[in-house]
Amino acid sequence: MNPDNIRDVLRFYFITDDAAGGMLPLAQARVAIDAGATVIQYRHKSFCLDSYEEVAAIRRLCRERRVPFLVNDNILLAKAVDADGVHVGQDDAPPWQARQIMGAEAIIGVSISTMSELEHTDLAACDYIGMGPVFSTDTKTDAKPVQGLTGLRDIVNLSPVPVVAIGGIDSDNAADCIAHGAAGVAVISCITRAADPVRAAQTLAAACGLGTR
Ligand code: TZP
Ligand code: MG
Repeated sequence: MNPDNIRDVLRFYFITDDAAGGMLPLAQARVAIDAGATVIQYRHKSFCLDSYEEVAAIRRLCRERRVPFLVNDNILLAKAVDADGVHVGQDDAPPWQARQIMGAEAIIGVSISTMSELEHTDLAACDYIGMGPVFSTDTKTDAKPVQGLTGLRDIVNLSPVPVVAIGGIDSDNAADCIAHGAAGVAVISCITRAADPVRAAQTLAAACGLGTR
């Protein structure tokens, strides 16, 4: 995908939460899209085929609403539901393999936390970097140490591809991430675990400089 388009796609990046308690991932995705989310990622850390229909339904919703749909970690699941792309972590399959399986048009992202990871990751197959955690988060139990806004800026300055900030981001700090060079913000709990998810999603969209759909 060309760099201008990918920056727009990354602006309000919503990731589904399989452990939110209240709202299920399909409803979460609908709330995020209604508020103006520019991309949806399906993330399920203990995915099994019982959840296949859930992923397929989110995929259909994204297609109807013309919002790109990505799958976290699981390249074969992404391929099975004809996702628009996949996001891989440092411990997942390498980006080149995601590219090989998903094809030239797919959106491929990779997680980067530190300068060392940036130096040691082959970004040739990547459209973007997910950088974090920028702030502290309870959502990812094995998250790397918090990198802060300066860590974010350092990665942005050296990255050959656009960067989406992740980790502890909400409507109070999203604009700071964008001011530090992020193309956008990736969020989970500020929407999925909010007392009022609809309002939280709308407030985040406004903080990202977006209107509601
Ligand atoms: N990768 C780095 S931090 C994080 C992931 C998946 C969790 C982000 O969740 P939240 O709730 O937006 O902090
Ligand atoms: Mg991963």
